[in-house]
Amino acid sequence: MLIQPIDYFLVVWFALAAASTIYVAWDQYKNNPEPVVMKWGFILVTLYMGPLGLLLYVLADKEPRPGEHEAFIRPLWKQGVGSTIHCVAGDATGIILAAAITALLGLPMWVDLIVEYATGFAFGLFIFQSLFMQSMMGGTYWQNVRHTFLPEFISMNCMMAGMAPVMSFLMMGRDMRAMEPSELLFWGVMSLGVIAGFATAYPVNVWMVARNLKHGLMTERKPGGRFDVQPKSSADVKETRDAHGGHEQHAQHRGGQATGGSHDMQSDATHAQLAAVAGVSVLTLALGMVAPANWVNLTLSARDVGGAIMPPGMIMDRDTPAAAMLDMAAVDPRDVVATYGLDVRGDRELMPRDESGIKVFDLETAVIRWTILPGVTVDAYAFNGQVPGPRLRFHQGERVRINVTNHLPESTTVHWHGLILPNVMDGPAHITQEPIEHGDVYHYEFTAVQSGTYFYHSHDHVDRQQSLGLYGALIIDPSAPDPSLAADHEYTVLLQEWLLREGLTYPAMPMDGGQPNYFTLTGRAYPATDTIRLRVGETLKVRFIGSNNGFIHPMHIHGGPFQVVAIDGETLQPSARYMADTVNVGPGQRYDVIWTARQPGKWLIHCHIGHHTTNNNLEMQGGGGLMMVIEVASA
Ligand SMILES: [Cu+2]
Repeated sequence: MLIQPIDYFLVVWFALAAASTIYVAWDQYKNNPEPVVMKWGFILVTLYMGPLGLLLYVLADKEPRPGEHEAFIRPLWKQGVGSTIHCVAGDATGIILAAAITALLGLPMWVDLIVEYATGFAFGLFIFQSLFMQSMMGGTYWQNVRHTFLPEFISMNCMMAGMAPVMSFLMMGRDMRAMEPSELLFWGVMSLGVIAGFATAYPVNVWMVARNLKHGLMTERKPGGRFDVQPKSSADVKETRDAHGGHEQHAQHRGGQATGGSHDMQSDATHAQLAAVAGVSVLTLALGMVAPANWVNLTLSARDVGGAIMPPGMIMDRDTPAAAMLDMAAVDPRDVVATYGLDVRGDRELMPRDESGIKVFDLETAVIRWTILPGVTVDAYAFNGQVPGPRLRFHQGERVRINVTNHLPESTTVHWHGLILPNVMDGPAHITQEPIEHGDVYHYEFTAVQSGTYFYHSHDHVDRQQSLGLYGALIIDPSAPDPSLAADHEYTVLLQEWLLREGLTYPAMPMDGGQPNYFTLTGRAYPATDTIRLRVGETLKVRFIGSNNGFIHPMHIHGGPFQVVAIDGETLQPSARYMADTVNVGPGQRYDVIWTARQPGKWLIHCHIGHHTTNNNLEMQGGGGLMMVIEVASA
């Protein structure tokens, strides 16, 4: 639940909101001489607006000292607060209920907004205005519906004009957990929306109270009741009553009428004024509802993208489809099943078992937390809890079976890159096989007819899954080894880019918002990469594997040239082998090179793009990212 700093803020916010609401409820019933409908109005609004609701209550409504309520609530700005509270309590309750239900139903955002408006209006008009106020207004229920329709319409329009853009922009913003009612952020957006709606509805409510179109705050002292005290100044009360019809209630009660009598709300607003205000309220409503559609995709629903967190700077247009957003979204830290420190390395050789002459390997995918540097972890998609996945090594001519079980939150497949095998074992999702769904297993089986350096990787949502770590080395030893390809030592370099921001891991991609800021060489960033130890005169075979999928890395070795002996698993004829000191390792490519230790000292293997040898743009101990040291001792 708590995966972002905003979540901690929201916990505090809702704790304060709960405390504020409890205080307002207690004080309303214990100390405040006010009609029940207003008590509930303040209680609900404090629940939605938290400490701001409490602030409004204390400054505008809470009786400062016994007998002073009548005079205290008299100023027009306080009457406007009362009128707005009343509107917001009803409308916001309807809107919030509708928002939660439409999100659960998976309706598109633009439908949500219309349903929310209709529900908020209905709640405000039929329940909060017409039903709860009936005793104060007198008349029949339907007379009240008719009388309050226009003021309620104007107030609701202005409130939704403030609330709708807040909901649209924040729900369809970077952190789309805001679309899920099961997330605290959803309720945080609702609170902020109500605060914005209160602000936009307040001015028009002040005007309507001044024109006697709406009730403001009221005082109610039932004879013999708890609040039946003499007001501080009867002159004040009379004056207030004259200005604001609501106070008549008090006088009537004190005058001995047991039930609230009716009073006529005689407004001095002209038809022209009403038409102008109503017209402007409709325009602001239209602006608030429609304008966000210029920037965010309101055709999406909580079911499409709810819960996804997007990387900073990703371009999300009004026509960005849901699938594209999900592809780019952060790994949900709550999917992580295991955490591994620097003591666990990837690319560990997986030992097969023998089943009737077939070498059987078991691969399982899952979301893990993987350490790439001291104190720096990524949330990765991994085979067998390793990044890179375990090294599969077998001999040319052997038959192998690889059981792939998928525990990822999405489907996957595995492709055996560069191998000659039956089409149905090749791996592309939807093309040669149905994807392996969460919890399912697929049995890949083939005979190794080639030899050399290969690798395996996901072939379903490749852009996302391979970028998050779903790959591993696949090395096939030749049935007849060539002595000219032998070396004293061997090291396999598997390349990858990462995008790690604000504690969340996104798949790195060569696009806006997807550019990587960490780079790993066989699962670690320098200075946490391995060190290879040789003696002068010894040889080292480096197998470079372009296991990454968005960037080309010119891999360079210091201390003199190496001999390129194989490309993409194919051994070069002796006459075709060549000397070089840098090979451009593109996605999917492999280079086997043999380097000789000529001089003692520390010699680097690194990518020659400077940015790729930094960690989050920082050099540490002379570099970072795609860099490792060959430490050569004297012979
Ligand atoms: Cu590079």
